Amino acid sequence: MILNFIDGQYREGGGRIFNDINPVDGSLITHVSEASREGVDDAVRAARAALAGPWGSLKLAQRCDLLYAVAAEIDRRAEDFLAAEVADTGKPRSLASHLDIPRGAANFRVFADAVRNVPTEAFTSHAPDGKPALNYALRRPKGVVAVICPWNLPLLLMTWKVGPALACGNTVVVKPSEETPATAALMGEVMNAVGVPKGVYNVVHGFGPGSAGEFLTTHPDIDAITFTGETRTGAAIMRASAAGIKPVSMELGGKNPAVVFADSDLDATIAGLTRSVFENTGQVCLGTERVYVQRPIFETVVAKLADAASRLKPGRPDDANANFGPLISAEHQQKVLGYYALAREEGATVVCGGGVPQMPRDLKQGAWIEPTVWTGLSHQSRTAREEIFGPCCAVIPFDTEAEALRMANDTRYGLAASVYTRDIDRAHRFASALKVGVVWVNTWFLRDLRTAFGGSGSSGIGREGGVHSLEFYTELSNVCIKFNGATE
Ligand code: NAD
Ligand code: 6OD
Repeated sequence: MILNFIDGQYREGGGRIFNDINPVDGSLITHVSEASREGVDDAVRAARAALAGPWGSLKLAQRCDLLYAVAAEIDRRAEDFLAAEVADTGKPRSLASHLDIPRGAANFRVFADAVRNVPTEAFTSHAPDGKPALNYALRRPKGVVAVICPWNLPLLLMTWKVGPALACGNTVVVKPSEETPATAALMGEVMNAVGVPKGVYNVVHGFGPGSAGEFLTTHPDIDAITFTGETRTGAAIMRASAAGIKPVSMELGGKNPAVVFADSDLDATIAGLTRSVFENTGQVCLGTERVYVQRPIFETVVAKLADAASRLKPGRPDDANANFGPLISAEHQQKVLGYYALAREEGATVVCGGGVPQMPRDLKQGAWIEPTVWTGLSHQSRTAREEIFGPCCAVIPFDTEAEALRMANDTRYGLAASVYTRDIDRAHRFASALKVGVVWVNTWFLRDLRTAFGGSGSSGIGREGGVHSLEFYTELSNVCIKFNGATE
């Protein structure tokens, strides 16, 4: 059974026992112990105590050394993390081994470096009597941070928040998704192995409303909430946080466009689109679900993208011939299939996919889905406007740059966009006019972790990454010291 990790110990959470299901074949991986309100209380209390205890008195360099040790221990136990992540998500081992697990370790190193290198601002000013005063900024940890995570990149997205939160001296209570509790739980062993003091890293398992998610985000002794997940959940958490005036960081959904100009390098474009539409079975917040293609190459791009989709091979994570996993759950499969039906009702031509693939008998209970490409959909259709979070896209033609820009920006979301062109002037012009937090030109997902990450509109509030994470995970105080002895 997967247990909660509270105050350095694995223990039952006092709530129900729920199932952790393998999306590949619907089998039971293990049971999970849900944290009750009291269980969450215990975790928050442990996190509060650790702040005042050994964690709070560590020097910055010692804290950073510990975070480097955490990263090294994740590397050392990469096979265990890989097995846990792949069982929970069903994603190909090759994907998890080159993306999820190494990024889990990198998130501790990058933010240890970032916090070591952040400069302190200082200004001199003058008092009315002409004496000088030195103003300088002090950074303190926010305190106890609630970290609420989704299921699509469980370790990567959890450490993306825990790394900087700990680097800044906070303690955390993590609530992983009920679909993917395993790697957050395993991190408790890592923390203990390298000597992170007890109570610094805590994990409570469970669901959202009426469960650990709600108990944590409404807890009066939480100092800040950092959330990644659906926009609607983000709104619920913001409502919950309003009562306590808690700072929130919100990394939410998207309906990200890719814009392909006729002058683009076609092979590189298809390679980029194939990843951004289908990687992780389309379950990436930054993934592309709207593809606008300039008319002269429209048919070619559609044919090549459909061809690439048809080459994706669903199968077990450790099947060396397979490169395409299932969706996270039967419930999510039903949601995505609902959009596949809606697309047809809205007049889509299904160029490829559109249903559930034929799978061998032992995989029939898995949450499998076909990678799908549509044409013929209006830019105004619900299929082209609502986040599906599946391996599918609507391909829509355009004639002019202005028309492409108008459609790309015509959304309530504002997370990411990709542009494919060989024209560097156009790349700059288009990138600066896109209303999104992350723009890629001729690539996708590539990112220096020191850069700002986040979205606008319904895609979120705030930015994390590099110094932007340090802004969220610290409180700034200005100290003004007057030098009374000085004359000018
Ligand atoms: P979700 O919102 O359903 O759940 C996310 C987490 O919130 C889970 O741990 C869940 O248990 C918890 N939760 C749910 N209701 C809650 C409540 N009322 N109070 C407290 N906690 C609650 O999201 P998901 O289905 O796990 O993930 C997919 C969504 O996440 C997609 O919309 C995707 O775009 C988004 N996402 C965004 C980013 C980003 O960086 N912007 C990254 C990954 C995923
Ligand atoms: O790369 C990252 O750090 C990041 N936050 C990616 C988010 C992916 C969303 O599914």
